[in-house]
Amino acid sequence: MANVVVVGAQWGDEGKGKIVDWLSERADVVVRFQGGHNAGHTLVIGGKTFKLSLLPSGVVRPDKLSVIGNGVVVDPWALTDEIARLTQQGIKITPENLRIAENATLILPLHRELDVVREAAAGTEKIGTTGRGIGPAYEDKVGRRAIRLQDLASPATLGAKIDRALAHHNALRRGLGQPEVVKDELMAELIAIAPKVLPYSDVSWELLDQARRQGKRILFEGAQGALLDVDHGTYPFVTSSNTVAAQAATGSGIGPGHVGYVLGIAKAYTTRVGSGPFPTELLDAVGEKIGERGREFGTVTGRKRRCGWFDSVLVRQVAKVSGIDGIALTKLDVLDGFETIRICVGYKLNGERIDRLPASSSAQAIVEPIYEDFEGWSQSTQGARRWADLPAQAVKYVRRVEELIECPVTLLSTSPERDDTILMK
Ligand code: 2SA
Ligand code: MG
Repeated sequence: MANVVVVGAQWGDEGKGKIVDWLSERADVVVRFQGGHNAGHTLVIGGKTFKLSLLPSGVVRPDKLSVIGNGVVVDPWALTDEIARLTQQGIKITPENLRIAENATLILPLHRELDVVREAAAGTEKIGTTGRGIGPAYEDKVGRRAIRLQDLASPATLGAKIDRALAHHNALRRGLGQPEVVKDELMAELIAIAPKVLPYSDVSWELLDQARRQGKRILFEGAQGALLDVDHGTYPFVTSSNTVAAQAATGSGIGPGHVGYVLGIAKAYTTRVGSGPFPTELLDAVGEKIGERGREFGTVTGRKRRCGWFDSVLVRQVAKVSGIDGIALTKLDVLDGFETIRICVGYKLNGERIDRLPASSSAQAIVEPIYEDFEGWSQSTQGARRWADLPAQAVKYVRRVEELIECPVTLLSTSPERDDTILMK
Protein backbone atom coordinates (compact mmCIF):
# COMPACT_ATOMS: atom_id res chain seq x y z
CA MET A 1 0.00 0.00 0.00
CA ALA A 2 1.24 3.45 -0.91
CA ASN A 3 0.21 5.41 2.18
CA VAL A 4 1.36 4.65 5.70
CA VAL A 5 0.44 6.04 9.09
CA VAL A 6 2.99 5.71 11.87
CA VAL A 7 1.66 5.79 15.43
CA GLY A 8 3.14 5.21 18.84
CA ALA A 9 1.86 2.02 20.46
CA GLN A 10 2.87 2.91 24.03
CA TRP A 11 3.25 6.25 25.85
CA GLY A 12 5.34 8.03 23.22
CA ASP A 13 9.10 8.04 22.64
CA GLU A 14 8.95 4.65 20.97
CA GLY A 15 11.50 5.70 18.38
CA LYS A 16 9.01 6.92 15.80
CA GLY A 17 11.45 9.53 14.49
CA LYS A 18 13.87 6.99 13.13
CA ILE A 19 11.15 4.84 11.54
CA VAL A 20 9.40 7.87 10.08
CA ASP A 21 12.67 9.03 8.61
CA TRP A 22 13.32 5.56 7.20
CA LEU A 23 9.87 5.61 5.59
CA SER A 24 9.98 9.25 4.51
CA GLU A 25 12.73 8.36 2.07
CA ARG A 26 10.09 6.67 -0.06
CA ALA A 27 7.22 9.08 0.63
CA ASP A 28 6.35 12.23 -1.29
CA VAL A 29 4.29 13.94 1.38
CA VAL A 30 4.78 13.79 5.18
CA VAL A 31 1.83 14.89 7.34
CA ARG A 32 1.44 15.68 11.04
CA PHE A 33 -2.17 15.25 12.19
CA GLN A 34 -2.31 15.81 15.97
CA GLY A 35 -0.38 17.19 18.90
CA GLY A 36 1.93 20.15 18.63
CA HIS A 37 5.39 21.03 19.88
CA ASN A 38 4.92 18.59 22.76
CA ALA A 39 6.25 16.02 20.31
CA GLY A 40 9.94 15.47 19.95
CA HIS A 41 11.56 13.44 17.25
CA THR A 42 15.26 12.88 17.03
CA LEU A 43 16.60 12.04 13.61
CA VAL A 44 20.14 10.85 13.12
CA ILE A 45 21.17 11.21 9.50
CA GLY A 46 24.74 10.54 8.46
CA GLY A 47 25.91 11.15 12.02
CA LYS A 48 24.14 14.52 12.19
CA THR A 49 21.38 14.89 14.79
CA PHE A 50 18.22 16.85 14.11
CA LYS A 51 15.65 17.48 16.81
CA LEU A 52 12.18 18.18 15.51
CA SER A 53 9.24 19.17 17.59
CA LEU A 54 6.41 20.65 15.55
CA LEU A 55 7.75 20.19 12.04
CA PRO A 56 7.07 16.97 10.15
CA SER A 57 10.14 14.78 9.66
CA GLY A 58 9.95 15.30 5.91
CA VAL A 59 11.53 18.77 6.25
CA VAL A 60 15.03 17.38 6.65
CA ARG A 61 14.90 15.80 3.18
CA PRO A 62 14.90 17.69 -0.08
CA ASP A 63 11.92 17.32 -2.42
CA LYS A 64 9.39 16.27 0.20
CA LEU A 65 6.25 18.21 0.94
CA SER A 66 5.61 18.52 4.68
CA VAL A 67 2.09 19.27 5.87
CA ILE A 68 0.95 20.34 9.33
CA GLY A 69 -2.68 19.25 9.34
CA ASN A 70 -5.74 20.85 10.92
CA GLY A 71 -5.57 18.42 13.87
CA VAL A 72 -2.30 19.96 15.05
CA VAL A 73 -2.15 22.86 17.52
CA VAL A 74 0.41 25.36 16.25
CA ASP A 75 2.36 27.78 18.42
CA PRO A 76 3.44 30.34 15.81
CA TRP A 77 6.42 31.53 17.90
CA ALA A 78 7.64 27.99 18.53
CA LEU A 79 7.20 27.30 14.83
CA THR A 80 9.33 30.24 13.71
CA ASP A 81 12.00 29.37 16.32
CA GLU A 82 12.16 25.79 15.11
CA ILE A 83 12.40 26.87 11.49
CA ALA A 84 15.22 29.27 12.42
CA ARG A 85 17.07 26.52 14.33
CA LEU A 86 16.88 24.06 11.46
CA THR A 87 17.84 26.73 8.96
CA GLN A 88 21.04 27.23 10.98
CA GLN A 89 21.69 23.49 10.63
CA GLY A 90 21.53 23.90 6.87
CA ILE A 91 17.95 22.71 6.29
CA LYS A 92 15.90 24.70 3.81
CA ILE A 93 12.31 25.36 4.91
CA THR A 94 10.09 27.49 2.69
CA PRO A 95 6.41 27.57 1.68
CA GLU A 96 7.58 25.32 -1.16
CA ASN A 97 8.18 22.39 1.16
CA LEU A 98 6.09 23.26 4.24
CA ARG A 99 2.35 23.94 4.35
CA ILE A 100 0.14 24.43 7.37
CA ALA A 101 -3.61 23.85 7.35
CA GLU A 102 -5.34 27.23 7.39
CA ASN A 103 -7.86 25.82 9.87
CA ALA A 104 -5.23 24.66 12.37
CA THR A 105 -5.73 25.96 15.92
CA LEU A 106 -3.12 28.34 17.31
CA ILE A 107 -1.47 27.99 20.70
CA LEU A 108 -1.29 31.41 22.34
CA PRO A 109 0.97 32.53 25.19
CA LEU A 110 -2.08 32.45 27.48
CA HIS A 111 -2.45 28.72 26.81
CA ARG A 112 1.09 28.03 27.90
CA GLU A 113 0.62 30.16 31.02
CA LEU A 114 -2.60 28.36 31.91
CA ASP A 115 -0.96 24.95 31.40
CA VAL A 116 1.91 25.87 33.74
CA VAL A 117 -0.25 27.56 36.40
CA ARG A 118 -2.68 24.65 36.53
CA GLU A 119 0.05 22.09 36.82
CA ALA A 120 1.73 24.06 39.59
CA ALA A 121 -1.58 24.23 41.47
CA ALA A 122 -2.36 20.53 40.99
CA GLY A 123 0.19 19.22 43.49
CA THR A 124 0.17 15.44 43.52
CA GLU A 125 -2.65 15.39 40.93
CA LYS A 126 -0.28 16.80 38.32
CA ILE A 127 -0.57 15.33 34.83
CA GLY A 128 3.08 16.08 34.15
CA THR A 129 2.37 17.97 30.93
CA THR A 130 5.09 19.35 28.71
CA GLY A 131 3.95 22.86 29.69
CA ARG A 132 3.55 23.90 26.08
CA GLY A 133 -0.14 24.93 26.29
CA ILE A 134 -1.32 21.90 24.34
CA GLY A 135 -4.30 21.03 26.56
CA PRO A 136 -5.67 24.59 26.92
CA ALA A 137 -5.39 25.14 23.14
CA TYR A 138 -7.40 21.99 22.41
CA GLU A 139 -9.94 23.05 25.03
CA ASP A 140 -10.45 26.32 23.15
CA LYS A 141 -10.79 24.47 19.86
CA VAL A 142 -13.54 22.24 21.22
CA GLY A 143 -15.00 25.21 23.12
CA ARG A 144 -15.33 27.05 19.78
CA ARG A 145 -13.32 30.05 20.82
CA ALA A 146 -9.92 29.26 19.28
CA ILE A 147 -7.94 31.56 17.03
CA ARG A 148 -7.02 29.62 13.90
CA LEU A 149 -4.23 30.22 11.45
CA GLN A 150 -6.32 31.91 8.75
CA ASP A 151 -7.78 34.30 11.34
CA LEU A 152 -4.41 36.08 11.24
CA ALA A 153 -5.11 37.00 7.63
CA SER A 154 -8.18 39.08 8.54
CA PRO A 155 -7.22 41.73 11.10
CA ALA A 156 -10.71 43.24 10.73
CA THR A 157 -12.38 40.21 12.30
CA LEU A 158 -9.49 39.09 14.52
CA GLY A 159 -10.52 41.53 17.23
CA ALA A 160 -13.93 39.90 17.71
CA LYS A 161 -12.29 36.48 17.92
CA ILE A 162 -9.85 37.69 20.53
CA ASP A 163 -12.78 39.16 22.49
CA ARG A 164 -14.50 35.80 22.52
CA ALA A 165 -11.37 33.97 23.68
CA LEU A 166 -10.60 36.56 26.34
CA ALA A 167 -14.14 36.57 27.75
CA HIS A 168 -13.37 33.00 28.78
CA HIS A 169 -9.70 33.31 29.63
CA ASN A 170 -9.78 36.53 31.60
CA ALA A 171 -12.57 35.17 33.80
CA LEU A 172 -10.44 32.09 34.36
CA ARG A 173 -7.32 34.14 35.02
CA ARG A 174 -9.11 36.30 37.57
CA GLY A 175 -10.13 33.12 39.36
CA LEU A 176 -6.54 31.90 39.34
CA GLY A 177 -5.19 35.25 40.53
CA GLN A 178 -3.43 35.84 37.20
CA PRO A 179 -3.26 39.23 35.52
CA GLU A 180 -5.78 39.64 32.71
CA VAL A 181 -4.63 39.53 29.10
CA VAL A 182 -4.88 42.93 27.41
CA LYS A 183 -6.64 42.61 24.08
CA ASP A 184 -4.54 45.18 22.22
CA GLU A 185 -1.30 43.54 23.36
CA LEU A 186 -2.36 40.09 22.19
CA MET A 187 -3.64 41.60 18.95
CA ALA A 188 -0.30 43.33 18.37
CA GLU A 189 1.64 40.12 19.04
CA LEU A 190 -0.51 38.19 16.58
CA ILE A 191 -0.28 40.89 13.91
CA ALA A 192 3.50 40.90 14.35
CA ILE A 193 3.90 37.13 13.94
CA ALA A 194 1.33 36.81 11.13
CA PRO A 195 3.66 37.61 8.19
CA LYS A 196 6.09 34.94 9.40
CA VAL A 197 3.55 32.11 9.42
CA LEU A 198 0.85 33.05 6.91
CA PRO A 199 3.04 32.26 3.88
CA TYR A 200 2.80 28.58 4.92
CA SER A 201 -1.00 28.62 5.21
CA ASP A 202 -2.77 26.31 2.77
CA VAL A 203 -5.73 23.97 2.38
CA SER A 204 -4.60 20.66 3.85
CA TRP A 205 -7.49 18.51 2.58
CA GLU A 206 -7.10 19.83 -0.97
CA LEU A 207 -3.34 19.30 -0.99
CA LEU A 208 -3.80 15.73 0.15
CA ASP A 209 -6.60 15.07 -2.30
CA GLN A 210 -4.38 16.29 -5.16
CA ALA A 211 -1.41 14.30 -3.92
CA ARG A 212 -3.49 11.17 -3.65
CA ARG A 213 -4.96 11.53 -7.13
CA GLN A 214 -1.49 12.09 -8.56
CA GLY A 215 -0.45 8.76 -7.05
CA LYS A 216 1.89 10.40 -4.53
CA ARG A 217 2.78 8.46 -1.44
CA ILE A 218 1.65 10.02 1.82
CA LEU A 219 3.20 9.32 5.18
CA PHE A 220 1.17 10.31 8.24
CA GLU A 221 3.41 10.98 11.20
CA GLY A 222 1.86 10.44 14.62
CA ALA A 223 3.23 11.98 17.80
CA GLN A 224 3.02 10.70 21.39
CA GLY A 225 1.45 7.24 21.73
CA ALA A 226 -1.91 5.50 21.83
CA LEU A 227 -1.86 5.22 25.62
CA LEU A 228 -1.81 9.04 25.73
CA ASP A 229 -4.93 9.21 23.52
CA VAL A 230 -7.62 11.39 25.10
CA ASP A 231 -10.26 8.68 24.53
CA HIS A 232 -8.35 5.42 24.64
CA GLY A 233 -5.40 6.21 26.87
CA THR A 234 -4.81 6.22 30.62
CA TYR A 235 -7.25 9.09 31.17
CA PRO A 236 -6.86 11.65 32.73
CA PHE A 237 -3.09 11.10 32.44
CA VAL A 238 -3.17 11.64 28.70
CA THR A 239 -2.51 14.36 26.17
CA SER A 240 -5.45 16.33 24.80
CA SER A 241 -5.57 14.91 21.27
CA ASN A 242 -6.47 11.61 19.69
CA THR A 243 -3.22 9.84 19.01
CA VAL A 244 -4.64 6.66 17.44
CA ALA A 245 -4.33 6.00 13.72
CA ALA A 246 -7.90 7.05 12.87
CA GLN A 247 -6.92 10.62 13.76
CA ALA A 248 -4.69 10.73 10.67
CA ALA A 249 -7.89 11.07 8.62
CA THR A 250 -9.67 13.66 10.78
CA GLY A 251 -6.53 15.59 11.57
CA SER A 252 -5.58 16.21 7.95
CA GLY A 253 -8.84 16.00 6.01
CA ILE A 254 -8.59 12.72 4.14
CA GLY A 255 -10.94 9.75 4.11
CA PRO A 256 -10.15 6.82 6.43
CA GLY A 257 -9.81 4.51 3.44
CA HIS A 258 -6.83 6.51 2.17
CA VAL A 259 -4.77 6.41 5.32
CA GLY A 260 -3.30 3.08 4.26
CA TYR A 261 -1.07 0.77 6.24
CA VAL A 262 -1.03 1.34 9.99
CA LEU A 263 2.44 0.87 11.43
CA GLY A 264 2.62 0.91 15.21
CA ILE A 265 5.92 1.61 16.93
CA ALA A 266 6.72 -0.09 20.21
CA LYS A 267 9.88 -0.33 22.25
CA ALA A 268 11.09 -3.79 23.28
CA TYR A 269 10.42 -2.53 26.83
CA THR A 270 8.20 0.29 28.12
CA THR A 271 8.76 3.91 29.12
CA ARG A 272 6.58 6.76 30.23
CA VAL A 273 7.18 10.43 31.09
CA GLY A 274 4.80 12.36 33.25
CA SER A 275 2.43 10.96 35.85
CA GLY A 276 -0.10 8.18 35.62
CA PRO A 277 -0.45 4.41 35.87
CA PHE A 278 2.39 2.23 34.58
CA PRO A 279 1.83 -1.40 35.61
CA THR A 280 5.26 -2.78 34.64
CA GLU A 281 7.29 0.15 35.96
CA LEU A 282 10.59 -0.88 37.58
CA LEU A 283 11.59 1.28 40.51
CA ASP A 284 14.79 -0.71 41.05
CA ALA A 285 18.30 -1.11 39.62
CA VAL A 286 16.95 -2.95 36.58
CA GLY A 287 14.75 0.03 35.69
CA GLU A 288 17.74 2.34 36.19
CA LYS A 289 19.86 0.17 33.93
CA ILE A 290 17.26 0.15 31.15
CA GLY A 291 16.99 3.94 31.41
CA GLU A 292 20.77 4.39 31.25
CA ARG A 293 21.32 1.97 28.41
CA GLY A 294 18.34 3.32 26.46
CA ARG A 295 19.28 6.96 27.22
CA GLU A 296 15.72 7.54 28.33
CA PHE A 297 15.44 11.29 28.59
CA GLY A 298 12.73 13.33 26.85
CA THR A 299 13.57 15.12 23.61
CA VAL A 300 11.41 18.11 24.43
CA THR A 301 11.70 18.67 28.16
CA GLY A 302 14.75 16.55 28.98
CA ARG A 303 12.75 14.76 31.66
CA LYS A 304 13.90 11.35 32.85
CA ARG A 305 11.58 8.63 31.58
CA ARG A 306 10.14 5.94 33.84
CA CYS A 307 11.17 2.48 32.61
CA GLY A 308 9.74 -1.04 32.82
CA TRP A 309 9.32 -4.35 31.05
CA PHE A 310 7.37 -4.84 27.84
CA ASP A 311 3.63 -4.91 28.51
CA SER A 312 1.94 -7.12 25.93
CA VAL A 313 -1.50 -6.45 27.43
CA LEU A 314 -1.23 -2.78 26.61
CA VAL A 315 0.28 -3.18 23.16
CA ARG A 316 -2.29 -5.81 22.23
CA GLN A 317 -5.10 -3.48 23.27
CA VAL A 318 -3.54 -0.58 21.37
CA ALA A 319 -3.07 -2.72 18.26
CA LYS A 320 -6.82 -3.36 18.23
CA VAL A 321 -7.93 0.18 19.03
CA SER A 322 -5.56 1.76 16.52
CA GLY A 323 -6.06 -0.92 13.86
CA ILE A 324 -2.33 -1.63 13.69
CA ASP A 325 -1.30 -3.82 10.74
CA GLY A 326 2.28 -4.32 11.84
CA ILE A 327 4.59 -3.34 14.67
CA ALA A 328 8.07 -1.89 14.41
CA LEU A 329 9.86 -3.07 17.52
CA THR A 330 12.63 -0.66 18.51
CA LYS A 331 15.59 -0.57 20.88
CA LEU A 332 15.92 -4.33 21.15
CA ASP A 333 19.65 -3.78 21.72
CA VAL A 334 18.93 -2.08 25.05
CA LEU A 335 17.96 -5.51 26.40
CA ASP A 336 21.35 -7.03 25.47
CA GLY A 337 23.13 -8.53 28.45
CA PHE A 338 20.20 -8.90 30.82
CA GLU A 339 20.17 -12.35 32.42
CA THR A 340 16.40 -12.50 32.52
CA ILE A 341 13.91 -10.50 30.47
CA ARG A 342 10.26 -10.30 31.42
CA ILE A 343 7.07 -9.70 29.45
CA CYS A 344 3.81 -8.80 31.10
CA VAL A 345 1.14 -11.20 29.80
CA GLY A 346 -1.84 -10.29 31.98
CA TYR A 347 -2.87 -8.42 35.12
CA LYS A 348 -4.24 -9.33 38.48
CA LEU A 349 -6.98 -7.05 39.75
CA ASN A 350 -8.51 -7.77 43.15
CA GLY A 351 -7.37 -11.38 42.93
CA GLU A 352 -8.76 -11.95 39.43
CA ARG A 353 -6.84 -12.30 36.21
CA ILE A 354 -7.71 -9.83 33.45
CA ASP A 355 -6.27 -9.43 29.97
CA ARG A 356 -6.96 -5.78 29.26
CA LEU A 357 -6.35 -2.42 30.92
CA PRO A 358 -9.45 -1.39 32.88
CA ALA A 359 -10.84 2.05 32.00
CA SER A 360 -10.94 3.33 35.56
CA SER A 361 -7.81 5.20 36.60
CA SER A 362 -8.03 3.87 40.14
CA ALA A 363 -8.11 0.29 38.83
CA GLN A 364 -5.27 1.09 36.42
CA ALA A 365 -3.20 2.24 39.35
CA ILE A 366 -3.48 -1.06 41.22
CA VAL A 367 -3.37 -3.77 38.55
CA GLU A 368 -0.46 -6.14 39.16
CA PRO A 369 1.45 -7.47 36.18
CA ILE A 370 1.72 -11.20 35.56
CA TYR A 371 5.06 -11.96 33.95
CA GLU A 372 6.50 -14.55 31.65
CA ASP A 373 10.29 -14.84 32.02
CA PHE A 374 12.80 -15.25 29.21
CA GLU A 375 16.42 -16.17 29.22
CA GLY A 376 18.40 -13.14 28.05
CA TRP A 377 21.26 -13.05 25.53
CA SER A 378 24.82 -11.99 26.10
CA GLN A 379 25.73 -11.16 22.50
CA SER A 380 25.22 -7.64 21.19
CA THR A 381 22.30 -7.10 18.86
CA GLN A 382 23.26 -3.47 18.32
CA GLY A 383 23.42 -2.67 14.64
CA ALA A 384 22.14 -6.09 13.52
CA ARG A 385 20.75 -5.81 10.00
CA ARG A 386 19.58 -9.35 9.35
CA TRP A 387 17.25 -11.65 11.25
CA ALA A 388 19.98 -14.29 11.04
CA ASP A 389 22.36 -12.00 12.97
CA LEU A 390 20.22 -12.16 16.08
CA PRO A 391 20.91 -14.56 18.95
CA ALA A 392 18.35 -17.37 19.24
CA GLN A 393 16.96 -16.00 22.53
CA ALA A 394 16.31 -12.60 20.95
CA VAL A 395 14.43 -14.28 18.10
CA LYS A 396 12.39 -16.22 20.63
CA TYR A 397 11.59 -13.03 22.52
CA VAL A 398 10.39 -11.22 19.40
CA ARG A 399 8.31 -14.20 18.27
CA ARG A 400 6.62 -14.39 21.65
CA VAL A 401 5.89 -10.66 21.57
CA GLU A 402 4.14 -11.12 18.20
CA GLU A 403 2.06 -13.97 19.53
CA LEU A 404 1.01 -12.09 22.63
CA ILE A 405 0.10 -8.83 20.91
CA GLU A 406 -1.71 -10.71 18.12
CA CYS A 407 0.02 -8.58 15.53
CA PRO A 408 3.10 -9.21 13.36
CA VAL A 409 6.42 -7.49 14.05
CA THR A 410 7.31 -6.19 10.60
CA LEU A 411 10.35 -4.09 11.42
CA LEU A 412 13.04 -4.46 14.02
CA SER A 413 15.29 -1.57 14.94
CA THR A 414 18.66 -2.25 16.53
CA SER A 415 20.26 1.21 16.85
CA PRO A 416 19.39 4.86 16.26
CA GLU A 417 21.07 4.73 12.82
CA ARG A 418 18.60 4.55 9.99
CA ASP A 419 20.14 1.54 8.27
CA ASP A 420 20.27 -0.60 11.40
CA THR A 421 16.77 -1.87 10.71
CA ILE A 422 15.63 -5.39 9.94
CA LEU A 423 12.69 -5.75 7.57
CA MET A 424 10.91 -8.88 8.69
CA LYS A 425 8.13 -9.40 6.18
P1 2SA B 1 0.74 17.53 27.18
O1 2SA B 1 1.88 18.50 27.26
O2 2SA B 1 -0.58 18.13 27.58
O3 2SA B 1 0.66 16.84 25.86
O4 2SA B 1 1.07 16.41 28.29
C1 2SA B 1 0.11 15.45 28.67
C2 2SA B 1 0.74 14.10 28.90
O5 2SA B 1 1.27 13.63 27.66
C3 2SA B 1 2.64 13.32 27.83
N1 2SA B 1 3.37 13.64 26.61
C4 2SA B 1 4.40 12.93 26.16
N2 2SA B 1 4.92 11.77 26.59
C5 2SA B 1 5.98 11.29 25.90
N3 2SA B 1 6.55 11.90 24.82
C6 2SA B 1 6.01 13.06 24.39
N4 2SA B 1 6.57 13.76 23.41
C7 2SA B 1 7.70 13.29 22.83
C8 2SA B 1 9.05 13.59 23.39
C9 2SA B 1 7.48 12.63 21.75
C10 2SA B 1 7.00 11.68 20.87
O6 2SA B 1 10.05 12.98 22.94
O7 2SA B 1 9.16 14.41 24.29
O8 2SA B 1 7.40 10.50 20.97
O9 2SA B 1 6.24 12.07 19.97
C11 2SA B 1 4.89 13.60 25.03
N5 2SA B 1 4.12 14.70 24.81
C12 2SA B 1 3.19 14.70 25.78
C13 2SA B 1 3.10 14.18 28.97
O10 2SA B 1 4.28 13.65 29.57
C14 2SA B 1 1.91 14.10 29.88
O11 2SA B 1 1.92 12.88 30.59
MG1 MG C 1 10.16 11.28 21.34
